[in-house]
Amino acid sequence: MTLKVGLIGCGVMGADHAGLLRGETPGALLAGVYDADSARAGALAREAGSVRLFGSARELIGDPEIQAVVIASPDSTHAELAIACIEARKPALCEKPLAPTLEECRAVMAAEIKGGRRLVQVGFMRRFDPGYRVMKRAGLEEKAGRPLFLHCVHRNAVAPDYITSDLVIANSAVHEFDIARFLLAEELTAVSVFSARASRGAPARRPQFIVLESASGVIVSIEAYLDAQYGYDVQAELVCENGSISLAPNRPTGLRSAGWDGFEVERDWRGRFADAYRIQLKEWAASISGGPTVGALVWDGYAASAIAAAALSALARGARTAVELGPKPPFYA
Ligand code: ISE
Repeated sequence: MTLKVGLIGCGVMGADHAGLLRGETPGALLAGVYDADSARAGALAREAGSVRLFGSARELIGDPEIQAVVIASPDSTHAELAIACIEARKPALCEKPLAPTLEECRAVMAAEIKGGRRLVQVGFMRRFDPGYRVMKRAGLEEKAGRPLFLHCVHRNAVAPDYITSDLVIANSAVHEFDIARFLLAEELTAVSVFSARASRGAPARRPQFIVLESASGVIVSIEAYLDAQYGYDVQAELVCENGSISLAPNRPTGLRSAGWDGFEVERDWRGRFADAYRIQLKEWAASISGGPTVGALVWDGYAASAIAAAALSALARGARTAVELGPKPPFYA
């Protein structure tokens, strides 16, 4: 049976998901689209062929033909739409963050618990990246020993103007908050933030250096720099008692030319994490058709947003700040 997926939001990420659903996601197909910008949605539906164009997100979610939903609309709409999917008892893959406020994240959690089924997966796609997956396995192997440090670098050359110093944390470093919890398989309990001076090309936005402490005493460092003009560059090294494991750069080919010997660097995350996005959709679709559950749960989405909130408070106060998650509901155990 082919899973009929409806897509809400046809912007940068929505278009990317649409492309994957049209041929690269076995067992699933793009059946309908909605975007607040009807011209944009119309263009995507026309390009995709036999894809229905819906007049509202609610109409798409409620349509009997649509079996599952990808939410790729603006962050401020995520919670409301995720709850609508839960109420319609339809599985949803919701782009990160789960919601910009903790209140909204808690509302999604409450709705899911009330409904009694885990229906929402949060689109933290790095969990599906082959490199991070190997890191997770290797870090857990006896021979590597217990993790001590996780060093992360997140550089991005294509940050739009609306990305403020705060959004460097809440929109970008939030990926590291999630992947650190995934790799270490434990909670992060405290956060400190240090701002570097702004690069002269983007004077309104400061690069952030974030230090997190895990429940068992692992230290996580994150350099989040969104104006690295040379390209999109994500690095990670997990230092364990008996050795370290690093993410290999995702570069299929080398280039020698004009006195240089080097590698091409991806322009943005869609190229760097292309495999992760593809595998994410494939495994999400398979999980709906009876496969094992995969990816970040609503609890993980809430935890990442809670770490971001604590980091923003640490930044504002200039002080180390505790991450207060509260008890994990048994529903997410
Ligand atoms: C986006 O989701 C990413 O994956 C990028 O790594 C990040 O830099 C960007 O700010 C996010 O919107």
